[in-house]
Order: sequence, then C-alpha cells, then structure tokens
Amino acid sequence: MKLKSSLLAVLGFITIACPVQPAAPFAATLASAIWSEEFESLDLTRWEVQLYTFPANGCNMLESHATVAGSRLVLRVDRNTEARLPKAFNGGEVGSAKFFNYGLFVVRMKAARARGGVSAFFLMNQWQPKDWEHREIDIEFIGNNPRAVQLTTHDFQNGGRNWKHASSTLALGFDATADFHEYAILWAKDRVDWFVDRRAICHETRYVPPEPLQMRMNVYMGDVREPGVAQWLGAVDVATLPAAAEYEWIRYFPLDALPTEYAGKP
Ligand SMILES: [Ca+2]
Repeated sequence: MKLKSSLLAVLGFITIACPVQPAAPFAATLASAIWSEEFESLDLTRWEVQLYTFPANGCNMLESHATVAGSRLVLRVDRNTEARLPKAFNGGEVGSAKFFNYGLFVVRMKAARARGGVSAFFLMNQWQPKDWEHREIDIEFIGNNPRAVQLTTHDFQNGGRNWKHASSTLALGFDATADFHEYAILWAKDRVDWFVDRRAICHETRYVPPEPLQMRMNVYMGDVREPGVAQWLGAVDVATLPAAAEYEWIRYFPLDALPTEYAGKP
C-alpha cells in the first residue's frame, strides 16, 4: 500500500513535470512561422531574380519585371518594345536562395489577369535550365481561366524528353485575379496536398519530389507557336497587358511544427 502511494506520487510528479503536448505537431501559428517573407523589400540575399526563358515561354525574363511595392512582390508581364530583346513579351521570376525540406508552404497572392499568360507559385529542386531535368510542385493560374487553379507535380528527366506529370484543374468559386487569397502546398514524403483559403482541395501521390526544393514565383505569356501552348494557355489578348501577379507574404513550416490554422487538414 505504501509502495502504491509512492508510485502514484512519482507518477503525479512526472505528470506535472511533463505537460501534455498540445496537439503537436500543430504548435506554431501562421504569424509565428520560423521562416517568413513579408516583401517589405526584395532581399537579394534571400531571393534570386531568374532570367532564364524556354521555348513555351513567350517572354524575355527581366530583372525590371520583379519588384517590391507596397509590401508586395510584384511580377509584371507586358509587351516587349525593345528590338534588342528576342521575345514578343516581358515577364518576371524570383526564386528563394534557400532550399527547403518537407513542410507547408503558404502564400497570399493575387494572380495576373493576362489572357494567354500564366502566373504561379511553385517549388522546384536544384537544376540547370539548359538540361531541363527537374521536379516541381506547382500552383498555376491561367489568365484565360481565372476562376480555376491548376495543381501539378512534374518530373522532367532525360533532358526533358521523359516527362511525367499529374495535374488537376479545379474551380475556385472566385476570380483569382480579382483579389488576394491564401494558397498552400503541404509537401511530405510520397504525398502533396494543396489548399485554398485553408481548405484542402487536392491530394496527389504521383511524382512527388524527394529532394530539397526552392520556392519560386513567376509570370509569363505563352508562345502559342510552340506545341501544346495554345491548348494550355489559350489565345493571347494583348489588350489585357500590362498585367501583374502580386504576392503579399509567404510562410514556411517544417512538418514537425505545422501551424494551428492548418490543424487536422486534410
Ligand atoms: Ca507584405
């Protein structure tokens, strides 16, 4: 009897010394992210302006088209009027200097209202544009279909000739070019979930990248002379240019410290 009460006392002590874990791993909040970007400036120690282009991209990708204004990253797309530049349009892209491991990536953004163009928030592994071998997890907005979002995993190998991808285009119930909304990618081993305004809308297990990924954002016009581009992005309407995609903030959470706002989702 004496032994039992001693044990209870010990257990009681242990209970007090080791408080119950409150719904871990949802220990953080969106506001307390260990990695965040508010875009008060374009910090070039954190962000690299990307100047590569590719056949399906009808833009010269320019430093001048990735700027910060009003606490937002603004990626612009417009017509090219300079003879020295080879493409008909200009666009912009930035990528994080840092590579991230599995976790939740949250962005508050407004898509570009450029018909014939695309604006995006996406994750991509280390790569060289010249060999086109890489993996991506994408959130893309098609200017000709602004009330939908396209969610894709890509795996490009063998110089891009071996291309595997899984893609879903889903209705949003709002115009993504009209206002800011919160979009998120939850990337874990062998699965990706996408969210719109904290609601899980898509789950994918195919072609999930296994290696660290950079965050990237871009906007560009399609080159409709290239195979498949007109089918994907539709006709270019230059009357909708100039246009811009705007990014208000980004948060990143590792899997062991997901934010309470996403607790239990999906
Ligand atoms: Ca901001």
